[in-house]
This record gives sequence, C-alpha cells and structure tokens, in this order.
Amino acid sequence: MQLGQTITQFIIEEQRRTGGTGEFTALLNDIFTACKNISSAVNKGALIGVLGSLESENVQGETQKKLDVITNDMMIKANEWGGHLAGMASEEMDDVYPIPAQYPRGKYLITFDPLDGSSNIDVNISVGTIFSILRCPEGVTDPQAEDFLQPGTKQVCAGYALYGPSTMMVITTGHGAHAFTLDQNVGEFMLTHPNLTIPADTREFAINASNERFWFPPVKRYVDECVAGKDGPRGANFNMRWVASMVAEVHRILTRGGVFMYPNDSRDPGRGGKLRLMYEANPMSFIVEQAGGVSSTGTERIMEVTPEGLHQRVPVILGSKNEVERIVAYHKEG
Ligand code: P6P
Repeated sequence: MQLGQTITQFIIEEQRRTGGTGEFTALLNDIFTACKNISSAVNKGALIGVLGSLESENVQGETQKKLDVITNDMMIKANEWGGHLAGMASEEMDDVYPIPAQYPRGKYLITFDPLDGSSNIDVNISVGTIFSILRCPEGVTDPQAEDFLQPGTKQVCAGYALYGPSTMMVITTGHGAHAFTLDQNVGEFMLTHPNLTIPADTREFAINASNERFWFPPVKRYVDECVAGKDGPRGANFNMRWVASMVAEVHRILTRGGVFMYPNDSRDPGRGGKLRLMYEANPMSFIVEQAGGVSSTGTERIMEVTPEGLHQRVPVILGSKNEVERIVAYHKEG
C-alpha cells in the first residue's frame, strides 16, 4: 500500500495477498469504470440534459430522476458482460437483473444504489453510488431474489463513489477502509486516504430534524441532550449536519467522526425507517465497521440483520463508536 498508487494496483496487491484468481479484481475494475462514467455524466449535468425528473416512480414509490435511470443503466452495461456476476439488484429495479444469455456468468452478486441522494442532483449537491458484493450461493446459476438475501456479514466487498468537489472511491474488502481520489486528467482513482479511522468520540450528529415529532424516545433523548449543549447532561456543545445524501454524510463521518441517524419513527413503525438494507445500510455498515465505527438499527448490529426482501428498509444509526453505543444503550433503557 503506497500513497498515490492507482486503485488497480491496490486491488491487485490485495489479490496477491489473498491468493485471488483475478476474477474479483476484474469485477471491481468494471465497477470503477461505471463510476467514472457516472462521475462524468453527473459533472456535465445540465450541459447534456440529464437533470430533472421523469414521470416514472421506482419500486420505492419515489419519483425517478433522469440520472437515476441513466446511472442504473451505466452500472448494468459496465458489469453485465464481464463474466464475473451471476446477477444484479438495484434500488431502481423491482426484481433481480439476470445476466443476459449472451454473456458468461460468474460467482458474484452485486446490489447497488446507482445514484444515492439523487433528490440533490438538480441543486448541485453531492451524490454517490453505493455497491455491495456477495458470493452467489454454490450451485446457483440463475439467482433469484432469495439468493441475494444474505446478512451483511457475508459481503466480500462494499464501496461507494462520492461525486463531490472531488470524485472519490471508498472501498473495503475486510482489510480496512481506504479512499481514492479520481485524477480526472489521468482517469484513474489514486490512493489518497489509506486506513480510514472514525474517531470514537464526536460532537457532531446528522439527522433530519424536521421529523422530530415522529421520533421514538431513545432518539429524542439523544438529540435533546446534544442540543442542550454544555449546560445540558452532555456538558458539551454539539454541531448538526444534514445533507440528505447518505454517501456525503458517511464520508464526512469517515473523515472527521460523527453520528448519522435515519431511525424508525411513528409515521410507519413497521416500515423500519427509510434506508434500504441491501444496498445502503449493509455496504455503509461494512465500511464504517472497517474504519472502527459502529452501525446499529438501535437494537441490533445492522450487518447481522437477516434480510427478508431485496428492498427491505432498516433503521440506521452509525458512526463514532462511543456515541452509537450511547444511543443503543438508550434504546435498551426504552
Ligand atoms: P430525507 C436519499 O434519498 C436518501 O436515501 C439518503 O441518501 C439520505 O440520507 C436520505 O434518503 C434523506 O432522506 O427524508 O431527509 O430526504
């Protein structure tokens, strides 16, 4: 591992260390290519007429942005032909995407959110692509939804691309979390932030405060104590952030610490919050844990949740270890 090395060199060194066949490396390279293409489209925005919304809704019932569909297609086109995947699943597709018959199939599955935070795209705020790689179950050549329903602990890789002032790629394969910055002139991600580490303590939290009237007591207690500042029970002042783009929030937390919360609330307790387990919560949890953080639903480790559906939602409380553990303790107290 060497500052300034390319992401391809980094993953090949990883392959040599783990005795890989090269199939995983090739899959990752196809994903990186897709994200570079998405970065280019997002960066051009209005110049190429990709902003704005469509008439359509996705399976979540959310109005689709043009770029939601365009970036989903980019992920499909970059990854369907390589022969490394047996199937794909996306926030933007109701069901599993089978690898077309003209292409060979491989031993991996991918779930992804092609453009997380896309409600921000028309106002030029950072968005991102989140992905998670699982092994296809032994002997399965035509994977169905249930073959994807593996707990987060089964992920072999998780990552996100952040399309911000810089385009960055953050990945983990279970040996730490590492960040790479896209050199637009060279067209390569270069290692700039090896071994990301989330400080165990923080004075910064992220939550959509407009939902306060719906929060359950443990979350309300935590936020009230933070807002009470140095004269309150925490004896310290806190800062709040809310970008409405999970990738941007998680990247900030990986960089300087913090807590991100999208909890379950009284609007629809059975729904389990807003964020999706398979292609938002699990990949981000893998990365956060590999950086020394904690990621919980409030009552259980997110990566140990047994999935029940491709688009299942879970409450998400992740970030600085000591703060997330405090919120989990408040959930235990009720
Ligand atoms: P709200 C984006 O739509 C997203 O899925 C996450 O990236 C983000 O953290 C959250 O939803 C924002 O939700 O309710 O504040 O718009």
